[in-house]
Amino acid sequence: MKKILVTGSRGQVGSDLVATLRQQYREIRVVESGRRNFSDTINQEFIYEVLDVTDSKRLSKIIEQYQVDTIYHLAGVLSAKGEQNPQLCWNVNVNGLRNILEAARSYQLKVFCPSSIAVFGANTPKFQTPQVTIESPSTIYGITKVTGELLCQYYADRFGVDVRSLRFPGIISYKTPPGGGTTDFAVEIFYQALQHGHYTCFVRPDTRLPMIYMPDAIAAILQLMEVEPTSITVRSSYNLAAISFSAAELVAEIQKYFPNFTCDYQPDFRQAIADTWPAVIDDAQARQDWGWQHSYDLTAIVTDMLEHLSLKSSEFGVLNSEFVFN
Ligand code: VAH
Repeated sequence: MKKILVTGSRGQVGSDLVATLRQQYREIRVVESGRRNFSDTINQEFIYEVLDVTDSKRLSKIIEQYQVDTIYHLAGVLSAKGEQNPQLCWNVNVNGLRNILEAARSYQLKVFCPSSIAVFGANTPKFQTPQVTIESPSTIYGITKVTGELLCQYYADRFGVDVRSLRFPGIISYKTPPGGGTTDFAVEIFYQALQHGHYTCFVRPDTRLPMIYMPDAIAAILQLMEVEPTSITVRSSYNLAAISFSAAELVAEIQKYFPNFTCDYQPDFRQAIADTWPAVIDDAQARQDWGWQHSYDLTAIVTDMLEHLSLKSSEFGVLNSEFVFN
């Protein structure tokens, strides 16, 4: 019976991925893992192991104990948090990934690991950013992602490791709160709209970034992991995007539901990060190689986010009575 290990299983992507894997692959036992323990992981029907991915011995023990044959490696430090602790960001994102790739080499595992459009920098073409182009990121997060892509390519070429990767844009989801990324504004705004009817955005209104809704991101991961190896022509990481929008366009879309919703803009250190990233990504290679196709546009994302967050409002505080989604 195939067993899947998910690192960073309680993070933004990990939480949604584990739920989907459990639905889609009933016969599989999904082994969740993360740096911290959680109250709900004791005596549950699911498996959760405490795992710091920089601990290669602990990683090997879990792989052998559960006879893991596939790893979805989602443990990592995002861009904004990385700038506040570059040493931690390097250690987790690079040494952690190296441990995963070494384990994949030793145990013949199949691996998914996320990269990011953060591999691109100020010198990269901003519109229709190609699959192969100038990278030169200026954040430690982007530097760890470029390094990670080079490691993935090397392990695939040198050792035949079946590692697959996607350069994610900003990911929008409602299951977990924002996790320290520069694109967090596109998630925080929904919580603030429902609670206070107002949001103070940390990037300028004209800041346009590539984004994807979580259901599309999860679909892309599973589609890439299920495609025949012969269809994969990129082992560093595939450009992936769905839509691009500016902060102001997101505000306007929310105001279609809540006309009195207001937003002011107070750019902080994350503006400088966002300014180095592309505005629109060319993901033609992913669409050509394995049929990638996104489903959610901005209207669908805003509708789905407001619907789901309204339903879970008890978890994050009283809703502003005027902003009740129905
Ligand atoms: C971040 N959400 O903001 C991540 C992502 C492209 C952005 O890598 O750090």
